[in-house]
Amino acid sequence: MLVGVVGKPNVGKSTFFAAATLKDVPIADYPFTTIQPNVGVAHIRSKCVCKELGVTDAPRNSVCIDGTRLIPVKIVDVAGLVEGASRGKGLGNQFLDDIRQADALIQVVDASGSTDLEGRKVPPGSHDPLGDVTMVEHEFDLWMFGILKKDWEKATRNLEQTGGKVVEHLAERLSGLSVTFGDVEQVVLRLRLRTEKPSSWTDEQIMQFVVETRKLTKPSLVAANKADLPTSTPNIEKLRQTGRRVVPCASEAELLLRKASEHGLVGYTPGDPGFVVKDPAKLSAAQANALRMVEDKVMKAYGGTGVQEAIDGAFFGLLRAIVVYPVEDETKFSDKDGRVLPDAYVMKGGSTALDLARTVHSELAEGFLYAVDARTGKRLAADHLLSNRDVVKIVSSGKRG
Ligand SMILES: Nc1nc2c(ncn2[C@@H]2O[C@H](COP(=O)(O)OP(=O)(O)OP(=O)(O)O)[C@@H](O)[C@H]2O)c(=O)[nH]1
Ligand SMILES: [Mg+2]
Repeated sequence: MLVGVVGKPNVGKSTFFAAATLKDVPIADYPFTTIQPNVGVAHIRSKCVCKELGVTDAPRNSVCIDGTRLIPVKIVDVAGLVEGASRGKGLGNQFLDDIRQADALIQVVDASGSTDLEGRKVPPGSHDPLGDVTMVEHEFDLWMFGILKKDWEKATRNLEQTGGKVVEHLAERLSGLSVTFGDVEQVVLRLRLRTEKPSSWTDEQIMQFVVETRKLTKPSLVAANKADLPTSTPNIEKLRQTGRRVVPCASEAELLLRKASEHGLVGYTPGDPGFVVKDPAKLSAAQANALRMVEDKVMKAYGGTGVQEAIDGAFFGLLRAIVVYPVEDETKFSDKDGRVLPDAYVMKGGSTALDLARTVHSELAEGFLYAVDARTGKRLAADHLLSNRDVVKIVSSGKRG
C-alpha cells in the first residue's frame, strides 16, 4: 500500500512528508521546490497488543512506545500540481505519473489562504483553499479522461466489431493507475453505462466514469495545513462543510517536535495530544519560544499536529487497513527464538490468513496448511478474513513453516 501526498505548490507537502518520515528533503516558501518525488517510510500508530496479552514485547520491524505500536508504511511526496497540469502546465504530467501507483491520497492544502492557486505568496486569508481542492481533483480527472479519449473512437469501434469487452479495455488502459478490472466493472455497473455500445458514450459519461473511478481507486482526505496561522480557522470550517474528510494540520510544528524528540529535548510520540519538555535548562531561548508557540497555537487549539492523524486516517480510514502480528510460537506470542511480538504488518482490509503468509514469506504461503489464532488457539482456514490486531501463527509445510 502506498499513500501519495499531493496538492498545489507551496502548501507544505514536503514539510508534511519530512515530519512523517524524518527524511531530509528540500522545503522552501516558493512554488516547485520539489521536482523529483520523495519516497519514504512513515509509521501508522496503533494500540499494541502487548498490554492486553500481558507480555513484554521485543519489536523488530516496528517500535512499541509504552503500548503504542508504530508500524512502517510507505508514502510519496510529489511535485506541486497547477491548473492545466493535465495539459502539461507547470511540471505537468510528471506529477500525475508519480502518483499513479498510490492507493490513497492525502491532499495537503494551505488552509491559511496565504498562497494563490499557483502557490505564490499572497497576504494570509486572501485566497480560498476550497478551490485548490477541486482544482487538484479536476486535473487528475482531466488527465485520466485524456488517457481514455486518446483513441476512444477507434478502440470502441474495434471492440464492437470484434466483440471485445469495454470493461477489459478500460481496465487495461488504466492498469498503470492501480485500477483493476473489478474497479472498472463496479463503476460501469453503478453508472449503468451501455457496455455493448461504448462508441455511444458521451464525453460527459466518460468523465462521470473517470470521476467515480478516481473516488473509488484514489480515495483522499484533506490535510488542512498551516493550521497554526489564525486565518486557517474559517477555511477549515468551510472545507468541512463540503463533506470531505478534513484533518487540521500543522506540519511545521510536527517537524519541530519530531526533531526535538530525536535530540532528546522533548518527550513526544507522533500523534500525542501534547509533549513534555525534558530539561528546560537545555533549551535555547529560540527553542523555548518555538515550543511555546506550538503549545499555544497547535496543541491547545487542535489537540495535536494532525500529521499522524492524517496518515492513520489514510491507512485505517480510507484503505481500511488492519495490523496483524505473525508469531511462530502461539503460546508465547514469539518467533522461534523467543522474541515476543517481533513484527507487525499493515495489510489491506479484507486480507486473509493466506495473504498474511504471503506477506511474511512466499514459501510459507506455498506450503500453507492452516493458521492459528493465538488468542483463542482456534484453527483458521486459508480464506479466513483477518481482523485488526490479530495475532496469528501460520502452519506450513514450506521450509519456513
Ligand atoms: N505556518 C506554517 N507554514 C508551513 C507549515 N508547513 C509548511 N509551511 C511552510 O510552507 C512553505 C512550503 O513548504 P514545502 O513543504 O516546501 O511545500 P510544498 O507543498 O512541498 O511545495 P512544492 O514542493 O514547491 O510544491 C515553507 O515555507 C514551509 O515552511 C505549517 O504547518 N505552518
Ligand atoms: Mg515540496
